[in-house]
Amino acid sequence: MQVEAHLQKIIDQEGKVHLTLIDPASQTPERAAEIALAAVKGGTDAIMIGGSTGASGTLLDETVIKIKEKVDVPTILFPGSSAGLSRYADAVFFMSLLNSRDLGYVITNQVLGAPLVYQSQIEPISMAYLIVEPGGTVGWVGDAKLIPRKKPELAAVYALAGKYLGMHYTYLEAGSGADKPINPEMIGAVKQVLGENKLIVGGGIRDAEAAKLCALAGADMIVTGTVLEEVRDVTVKVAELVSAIKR
Ligand code: 1GP
Repeated sequence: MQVEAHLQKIIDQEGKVHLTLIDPASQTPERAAEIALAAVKGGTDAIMIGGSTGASGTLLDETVIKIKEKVDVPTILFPGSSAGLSRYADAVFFMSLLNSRDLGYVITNQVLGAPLVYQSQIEPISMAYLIVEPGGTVGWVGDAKLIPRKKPELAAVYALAGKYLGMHYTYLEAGSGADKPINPEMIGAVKQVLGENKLIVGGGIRDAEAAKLCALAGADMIVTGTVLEEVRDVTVKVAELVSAIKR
């Protein structure tokens, strides 16, 4: 429970958590480690590593290793399938895409990946993963029955089911590079049913204002990925996001 307990402690002390998502397929392992270091300097709390396509094998392992050489915040896998596991990471979001039509993303990949998690030191953090419109690449790859943006009650009942199934975290995902983040109404409706269970929100969060809206609506953790691949100064951008969400 080291990483999960660590994140809980940050929430207790600072109110919110900022997570930086790095897709190993988007740059070299060396560059990934530079981005991670810059993000840590800006105040990010942990590095998520994963992606829907190509984030596996040697490239994934090397990316995790290089990042771990540079930073001492937790590294958390965000796997698109059982191929997205690496024994070098600290933890894994052990997630089920609850609104997928494909059983593979609901349970089969988890079954295939469980032995590696069991044999290694990776800490599993159980998570309900819910994809909301527009959903982007992950929505297509995961064959998600996308939750309509204007139906917060649908997201809430999925989250409730995940909580009753014993999942500690819920992740509301708009899709990487989404034109806008999950709206505050949906975040609020989901957080209300989750209570103390943790809510992660990601997809399309690009600036302090958007991050703050998500945090105020009830997100415990904010994820940013795409914008950090685009900006020149990752440290400045992360600092902007972090100061908008923390107390
Ligand atoms: C994607 O929610 C994450 O899985 C992050 O989204 O790339 O839009 O920041 P962005």
